[in-house]
Amino acid sequence: MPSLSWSELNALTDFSFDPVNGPTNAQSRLRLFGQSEADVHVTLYRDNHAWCPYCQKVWLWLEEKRIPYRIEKVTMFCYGQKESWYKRIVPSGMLPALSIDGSVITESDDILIALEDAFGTLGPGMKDPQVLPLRQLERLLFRAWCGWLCQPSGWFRQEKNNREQFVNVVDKVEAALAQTPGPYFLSDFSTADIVFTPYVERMNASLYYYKGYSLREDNSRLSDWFDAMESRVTYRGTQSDFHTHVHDLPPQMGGCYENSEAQTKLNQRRVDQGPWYGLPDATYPEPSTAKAEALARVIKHHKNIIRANPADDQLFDKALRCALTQMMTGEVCQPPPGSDAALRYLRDRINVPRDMSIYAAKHLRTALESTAGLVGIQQGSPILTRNRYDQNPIAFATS
Ligand SMILES: N[C@@H](CCC(=O)N[C@@H](CS)C(=O)NCC(=O)O)C(=O)O
Repeated sequence: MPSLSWSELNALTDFSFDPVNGPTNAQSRLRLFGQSEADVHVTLYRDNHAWCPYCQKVWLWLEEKRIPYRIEKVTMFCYGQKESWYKRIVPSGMLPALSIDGSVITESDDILIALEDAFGTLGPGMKDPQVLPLRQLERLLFRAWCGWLCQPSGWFRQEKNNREQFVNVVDKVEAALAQTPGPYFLSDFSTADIVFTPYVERMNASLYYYKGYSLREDNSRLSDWFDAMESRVTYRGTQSDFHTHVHDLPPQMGGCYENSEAQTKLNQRRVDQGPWYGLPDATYPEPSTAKAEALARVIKHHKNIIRANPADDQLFDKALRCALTQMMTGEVCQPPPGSDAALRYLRDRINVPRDMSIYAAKHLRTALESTAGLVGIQQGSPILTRNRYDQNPIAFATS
């Protein structure tokens, strides 16, 4: 089938969302939850790409409490240059920051405590005796994860010890989750769940990919916890996928080190080249709007997507329309010769949830890969591990 034009493709999607009052979304700049702009006292400064784990903690809290707020997006050092206006507010450039009526707070825990003081807690609060030991447990888990992931594997025994140390702490987390009959850390969803969310999500992705270990599948309480989190529209709006995390973490963490297990190689191939369905990054049912969302998001940014791609613009324009045609119609659309690397370059740079939600990204990655497969085996240029300047948002801000 010939590739559809941009206007023909546009006719195939009616996807839209309300960024101000609708479900949690990474593209929103203002959240009102049905209130008026006069009710906005809070501004959240977070990174453009939704890669910053500490930002996710504050973002999720605001969404759960339905506090009206503005969002200002800032560049992280690993993918571009920090904005000078932000350095005037926060000289270190660190994220997140939050302003309440003009008074600026940094450090995500202090931000949550300030928000609790201003708007009340979300279940038992940050300083509650039930929450304090769970916050400590989260830091213990974080350190054990870094100890395993972020050090060269070295000798077999060292890798084994690091793994055991991490699994020991996971057992403590499983025991903590077993304290209540429900899936959450306390009797209901609370701040404690929010505190665990960012890094447990990143642990699930990174250990699957670099260590062949499936946190979500190998631990029944954590598995129930992930399922419960995914039942929340707030969490789903902030949730990333395996591909995004495994490639956003190395520059942020100063390196992620793979082990030599056969399972690791299999998992890496699956995350990088698909199939992406069935990966334990998301298990909730796919929304019926997923393909329409992927299409709408590409159409919105197609000029910049084409410009940012290393391939010739005309060649890639045609190839991209082929992939989208195939995604929407199910018909095979032959892309131009030599467009395989360009299609895979984009496949590797879809960013969840910055660009679209998980299932939309799975559809788009699948269509790009199967269309590329019609012309060849060339991969796109490798994803950088020391920085992600290929993701500099400036390329998307200037036209
Ligand atoms: N302890 C701080 C840690 C914040 C932090 O490490 N932020 C990182 C991003 S996740 C950052 O701003 N790094 C500077 C940059 O990447 O631009 C907190 O809890 O807020």
